[in-house]
Amino acid sequence: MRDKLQEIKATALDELSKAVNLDQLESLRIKYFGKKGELTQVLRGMGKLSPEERPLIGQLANQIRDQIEEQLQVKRQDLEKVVQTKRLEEERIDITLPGRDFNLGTRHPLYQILDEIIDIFRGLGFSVVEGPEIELDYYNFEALNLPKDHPARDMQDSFYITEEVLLRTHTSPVQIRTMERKNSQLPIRIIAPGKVYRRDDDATHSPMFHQVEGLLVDKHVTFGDLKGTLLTFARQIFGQDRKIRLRPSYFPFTEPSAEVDVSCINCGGSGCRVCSHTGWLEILGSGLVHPRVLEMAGYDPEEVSGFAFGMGVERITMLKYGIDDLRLLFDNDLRFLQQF
Ligand code: 2NM
Repeated sequence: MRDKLQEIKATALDELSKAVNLDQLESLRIKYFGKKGELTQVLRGMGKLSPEERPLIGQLANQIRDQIEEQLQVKRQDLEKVVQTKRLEEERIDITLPGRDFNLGTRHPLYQILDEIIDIFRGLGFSVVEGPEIELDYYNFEALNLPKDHPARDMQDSFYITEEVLLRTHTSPVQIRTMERKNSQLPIRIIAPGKVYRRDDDATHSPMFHQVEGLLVDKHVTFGDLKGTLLTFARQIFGQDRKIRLRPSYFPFTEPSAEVDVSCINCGGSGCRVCSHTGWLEILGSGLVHPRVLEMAGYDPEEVSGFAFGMGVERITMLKYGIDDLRLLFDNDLRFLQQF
């Protein structure tokens, strides 16, 4: 029995030293310590020994069991370490590295200004309305009294999808759609912000840009209402001491029409490089809605009147922030964007 124990010890330690993975180790544990394990069998056989031999063999058996068990533990730790190392190598994660830094973005300057414009008009009682960027020729041109021979209707100037469908060249179609829908429910007091598309691409023109157009329709709307609204807007966005100036102009959808200038935000009106020594900066176009436009949308121009205006968000943003190249707004260079 003594020899049998020594033999078990020798093979067990040898086999343990050769185990290369945890599965093999578990098999060995069962082989020796399982219910039918070799060591278990021997220990069970102790009953047959004489009372003199029993304590001695018992002591030896316990010793050997402890030694094998200890080796099993040591080996298990080794193999677990191997598994862990291999996993870390495969995952290529160094858990001691500090976490990766990331930058929280900021709102694009264009949309900061767009939000400001929207807030100002909401404060004046205007609601925000949106509409499709892919628009029917009818809403984009026809209903706006744009004559068939107007240059904007040329293939050269607009993005056509079919003869009747194009990318909207302004947000006015949203106003037309609203007038049609809200027929009889006056007043209409809306702004239409959004993307518009024109075949233009240079330092001062982008094929896609942003507009905010406004429309107010009611009984007895006058040019004075238009001027007061735009003065309030100009002062809120450019400063309370600004003045505005209306110059006669022409749009097919308004009559009369006016370009609106604001006193120079750089020099206050005395003349500088920003305003080309005129003291004024052009900020938007406007006018009283043309009777034919009201009529086509379902209103009686003898009963109601309206004013409308439109501005380019890129232009307002460039003026407000002193940006001299439109393309900076679209390059998305972080060195530029992080300044706002
Ligand atoms: C402008 C200038 C003047 C305008 C007109 C309309 C509508 F739908 F009522 F006819 N919407 N927007 C308008 C008027 C737009 O942009 C420079």
